[in-house]
Amino acid sequence: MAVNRAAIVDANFSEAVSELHAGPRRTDLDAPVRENSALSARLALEIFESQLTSRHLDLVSRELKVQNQSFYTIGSAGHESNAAVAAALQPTDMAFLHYRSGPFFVQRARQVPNQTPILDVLLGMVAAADEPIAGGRHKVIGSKDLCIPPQTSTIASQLPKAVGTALSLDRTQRIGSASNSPEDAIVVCSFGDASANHSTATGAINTACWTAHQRLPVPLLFVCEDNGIGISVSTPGEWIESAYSHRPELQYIQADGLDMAAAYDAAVDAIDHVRETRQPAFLHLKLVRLLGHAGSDVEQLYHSTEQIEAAEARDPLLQSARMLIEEGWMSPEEVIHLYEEIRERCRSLGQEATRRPKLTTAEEVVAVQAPITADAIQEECARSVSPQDRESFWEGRLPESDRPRHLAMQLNRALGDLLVKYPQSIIFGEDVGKKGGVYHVTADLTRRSGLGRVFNTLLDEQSILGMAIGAGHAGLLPIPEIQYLAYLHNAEDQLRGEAASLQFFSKGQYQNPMVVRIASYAYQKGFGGHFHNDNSVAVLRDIPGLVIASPSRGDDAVASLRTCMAAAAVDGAVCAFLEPIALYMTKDLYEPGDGLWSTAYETESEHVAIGSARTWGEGEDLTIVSWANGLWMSLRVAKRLEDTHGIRCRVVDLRWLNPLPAEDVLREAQATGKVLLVDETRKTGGVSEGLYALLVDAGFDGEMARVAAHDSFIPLGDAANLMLVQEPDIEAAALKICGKGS
Ligand SMILES: Cc1ncc(C[n+]2csc(CCOP(=O)(O)OP(=O)(O)O)c2C)c(N)n1
Ligand SMILES: [Mg+2]
Repeated sequence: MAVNRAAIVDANFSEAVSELHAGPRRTDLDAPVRENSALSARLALEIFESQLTSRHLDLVSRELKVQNQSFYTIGSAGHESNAAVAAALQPTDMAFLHYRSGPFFVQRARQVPNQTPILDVLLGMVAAADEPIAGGRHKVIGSKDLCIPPQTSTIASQLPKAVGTALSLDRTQRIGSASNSPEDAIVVCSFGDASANHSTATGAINTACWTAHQRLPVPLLFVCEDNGIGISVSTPGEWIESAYSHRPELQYIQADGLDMAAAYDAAVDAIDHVRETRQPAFLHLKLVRLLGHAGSDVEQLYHSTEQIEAAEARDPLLQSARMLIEEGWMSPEEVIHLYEEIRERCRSLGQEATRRPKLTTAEEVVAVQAPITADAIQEECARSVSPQDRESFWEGRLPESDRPRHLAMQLNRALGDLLVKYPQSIIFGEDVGKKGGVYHVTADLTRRSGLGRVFNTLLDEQSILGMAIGAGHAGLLPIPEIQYLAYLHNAEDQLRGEAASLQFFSKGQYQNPMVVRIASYAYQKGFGGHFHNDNSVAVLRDIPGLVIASPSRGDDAVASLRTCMAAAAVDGAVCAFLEPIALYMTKDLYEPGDGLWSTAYETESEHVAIGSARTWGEGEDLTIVSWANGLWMSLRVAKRLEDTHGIRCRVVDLRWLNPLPAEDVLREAQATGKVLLVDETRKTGGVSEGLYALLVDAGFDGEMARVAAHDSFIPLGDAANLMLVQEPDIEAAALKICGKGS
């Protein structure tokens, strides 16, 4: 049986403190806690109490675990000096924190009235439904009042959004949008030494430096809490200083994180630098990890007893106690008394926490996931824009006065109008500025609205999505662009683990609205290969609460883009907007020159409710269900089926891939009793799987068939067509289901 190191660390503290000798008593609490420190004794005593509190929370979580009451035992023991970092910050400085930030949390709670941090942390450990931030959905460190968005378990995934928030703080002021932070606010993020190696971290830090290099404001403090290990893997000696002490534009400050006063002084220096220069700093705190990685971690498996004891001897709590006692601010008895008093407080609140109700129904769990308030969204869509503002944006040439145009052009105009309608909106991505994007969808928007609102980013999709999340935190309405669907995969956790989960893990108290535009799908003629013709959306469709729009035509695209923006503004929705590249410039439908795929620009376009489909035709023989490129092909096939075979179809354009338009699909399926699903994504994990399930679940008892792309990457040149759904495939499947084919 493993030795209970928590009990040993606990006993060591009292024993060691009782052996300390108090210096001459001092009472001037405004004096520095010791010579040459800016930390006052008053603040040091507060920080010490926060440190003790966090330690007891760690101990109580393990006691509760033994009673099967706690579900979380990752603690902060050894990292207690992060309380000193909190003390050096303002409580309005948004904090994206490492999971060992219990002391920071408790300390910050002192700076804000009416807080109950001990109970809140314990409620999180026991997964109580009335835990204030996540409501029992996860043990997170977070609080709306304390400006600490909840953090998920994925290490380093908070860094891109911390960078994004920092970049957005000053941008908000620059574009004249209302800010939700004080003018001199900064952002702080913390992470472990092993996490510092994650590409998410290195990418985010690089983005901060790249931005600062251009003398743009990046008021961000990185705090690396270096305990020398990640679970069981040691960080090579001096690695963090080697990697980060000489980065361009990054002020590096190191401190002994076991020494509260040293940590505080270094934090003050770093924070002053960030606040005054609006440039980033890297605070490197060297500390230890006590009590193993988590309660379940048996440290004896990879560390000798001597190593474990050596770390325990460096307990920062002891060092704080020693300083306060030797400097004459407390006696050993007072420290032990305080330690025991806090233990009792934590224990009794722990018992109270276990009596609180848990989440008991599935409805309760998902209630906060991603609300779609259809009426409010419709109303927001209908809210009109000042005609003068539009006149001036479009320089007198209003888009509606132009002839019908293709999808790319109408999207450009819709984006322009959204920039006018939402002064807090920003558009960014690789090449979206002067070039106007690879497909010119954002052409001329930088010139019309200014560099503050439509701008190029560096080439890093994680940073782009992190920027979007951060912009949302700062009160902006971001419209990031991912250049190709295949490249979303480089960054999908920022959507999946971060953006889409924020409302869930904060009971909707935090939102990161966004509309991510992605140039998508295959069928580009003469260009591409797999990565420019990626046709898989499985990775998006399984993200709970993510709204996915995927229009095919200019008119639907304009209307659904407006709906997405309204949903983002009203409900904080996270929306993916998948634009079919191959249809960007398509003007015709049935034959060259017919102009039937060009659409007029409507200023008051009909609102497209999220999850509502559009049906083309009223044929009674067959229902074809499709979207995007599949819609364009299906409409052409439907015409041939009627002209050549007398088969009359109705063709349903899904327009939304999440939520799927279940009611519309079922109604149209029942109208003919025969359904052909035309799915340009893959057979496995493709949209038609969801559609089949939807129809079967609803009890549809007609005939069903589908055509879908092969389970393959897309090859170059004409061979691509071998993998992708083609019109003859659709026609053959339609004839077969109608009893006319082979
Ligand atoms: C992306 C990711 N990979 C793996 C893990 C599993 N994991 C959790 S903590 C951890 C080690 C982190 O070490 P460090 O950053 O030094 O922080 P410390 O626990 O030492 O404070 C690992 C590998 C994770 N949470 N996220
Ligand atoms: Mg570590």
